[in-house]
Amino acid sequence: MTDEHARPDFAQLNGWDRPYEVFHRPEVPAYTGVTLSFCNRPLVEDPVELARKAPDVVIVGAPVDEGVSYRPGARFGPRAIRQASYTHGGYSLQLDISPFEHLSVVDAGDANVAPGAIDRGHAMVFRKVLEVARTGAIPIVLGGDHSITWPSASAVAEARHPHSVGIVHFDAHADTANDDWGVLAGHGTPMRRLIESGAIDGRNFVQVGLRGYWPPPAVFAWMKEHGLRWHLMREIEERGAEAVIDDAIAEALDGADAIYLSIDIDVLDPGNAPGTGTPEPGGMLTRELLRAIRRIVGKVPLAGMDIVEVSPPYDHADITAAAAHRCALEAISALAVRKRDGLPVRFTPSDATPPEAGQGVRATGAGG
Ligand SMILES: [Mn+2]
Repeated sequence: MTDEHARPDFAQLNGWDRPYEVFHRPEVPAYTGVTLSFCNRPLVEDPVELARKAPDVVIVGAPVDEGVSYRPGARFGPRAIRQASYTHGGYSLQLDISPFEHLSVVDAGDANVAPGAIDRGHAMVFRKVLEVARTGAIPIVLGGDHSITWPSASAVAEARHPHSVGIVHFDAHADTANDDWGVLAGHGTPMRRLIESGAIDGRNFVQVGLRGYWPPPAVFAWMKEHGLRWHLMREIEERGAEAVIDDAIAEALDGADAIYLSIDIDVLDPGNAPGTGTPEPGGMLTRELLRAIRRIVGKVPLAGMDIVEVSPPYDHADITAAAAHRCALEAISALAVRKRDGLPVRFTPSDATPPEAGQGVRATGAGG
């Protein structure tokens, strides 16, 4: 006879009291966890702790989209990219390596941006990426619109100075305009700002995947004048991605000590990446881009990387965010192969000064 006043034991009643194994980070499922980090890597937001840990690669979110010229939404990119994976990258079939067994990778969280303040956003992206790059780690920056490449690549170039940094830039668009409707810091202008400011030499700039109806010939004339090299999508159609990437690798190694890889996800065909701000039909296949990243990172010293223009509100079934996630993970796996094979991955900064606790780099500047 049951006592109707006894406390019920639903665990025992329903079998919820079984001795289940408890999992800890990073082994928990990729979609769980209060703080979402890339591939469930340790979240290390404090710059002093970051410098102490001295990881090989640091993920940084740059959720800025005030620079877009068409469809907004890339501010949601870092969060969407971090979560767009069923796996946290245990083993790469394509490269036959378990990347995180060779490479130390942490997630430093997002730059301290605020909505409606693009100048402040760029300053904060610069400070965050500089904090990372000054530790000797390779920053992999998740955008954000493409305007963040200006502060991000500037930070990498500053940290690596006097060594030179070149850029390999995958994009449907050249992003070398002087201004977007009078705006100097839009997502159509970052590459010109980088060259004009001296952060990157135009001769060390290689672009792949350009197509469509922008920019106009005058901008290409400026690019030619400054020594930029570019490969139209037409060239990939005629010669194949493999041959064009071979040329891009040779050009990237011609003059620069290390390469910053900038991936605008709109280099992919919109069928492969619908979730982006300025889709341009007729682009690369995801598999071509991922192979290109593995090959470039395998052959060229990497100084930094960004993956930008993922706009989750326009995405379908996470197609675009998943492709962007893999852009980062394929680079990480290729870096792991380099490290396993005894090639340098980290950089030894000549004049690295660890930032004070709780302070951004150059926190005395005129930030907002
Ligand atoms: Mn772009």
